[in-house]
Amino acid sequence: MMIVPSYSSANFLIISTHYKDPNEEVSIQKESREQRAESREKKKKKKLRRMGGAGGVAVVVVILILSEWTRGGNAAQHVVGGSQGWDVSADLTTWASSHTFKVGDQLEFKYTVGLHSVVELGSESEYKNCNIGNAVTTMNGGKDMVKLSKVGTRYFVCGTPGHCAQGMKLKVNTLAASVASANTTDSSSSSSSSSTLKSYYVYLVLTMLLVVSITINFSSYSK
Ligand SMILES: [Cu+2]
Repeated sequence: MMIVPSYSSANFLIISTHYKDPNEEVSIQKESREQRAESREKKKKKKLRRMGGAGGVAVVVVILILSEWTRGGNAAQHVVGGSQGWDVSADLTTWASSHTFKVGDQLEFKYTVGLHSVVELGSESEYKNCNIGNAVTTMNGGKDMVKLSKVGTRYFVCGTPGHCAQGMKLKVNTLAASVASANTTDSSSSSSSSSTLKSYYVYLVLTMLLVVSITINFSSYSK
């Protein structure tokens, strides 16, 4: 699209009005129409430039969200007991030994409400003896979430009489997040295996956004 530079058309208008030739009337009208078209074009440019700026802001916001997402992607959610869930039938010792627990991970205790409960104990001896008299916490929601917020060992047993003695107990050893991420033996925690895929998507999205924002900026300046 051809655009007459603003200063020349403004000069033309001044000159035309100075002469006040009736023959020039038509050309003045024509010129002012051109001017109007021009100012519309300017507004459009301004708008596009603003859109380019907004695009830049959007890119920054998305980068922040995605970096948060990938950082969170290292944390896993472990459904205690796997498909069996938090149950007497589950082999919780085997389940625990086949999982790597790290700071930031979550345990999910899934069970039938009323049938079981989750009792956290404060010591190894209480855990060994199924002594729930001095419990740290008791949960009975049927879908209880426990966040492993620091390094160390935590003990969970079922509060239903007899269940702990039957093996319904779980000892979780939480490792530091950096140590655990080097440990790739945890195959069943969903997020650790998909973190590579996640970062691939992040780069894909970022590249797309970059191209879009560059295109918007470029088109706004080239017009
Ligand atoms: Cu139980």
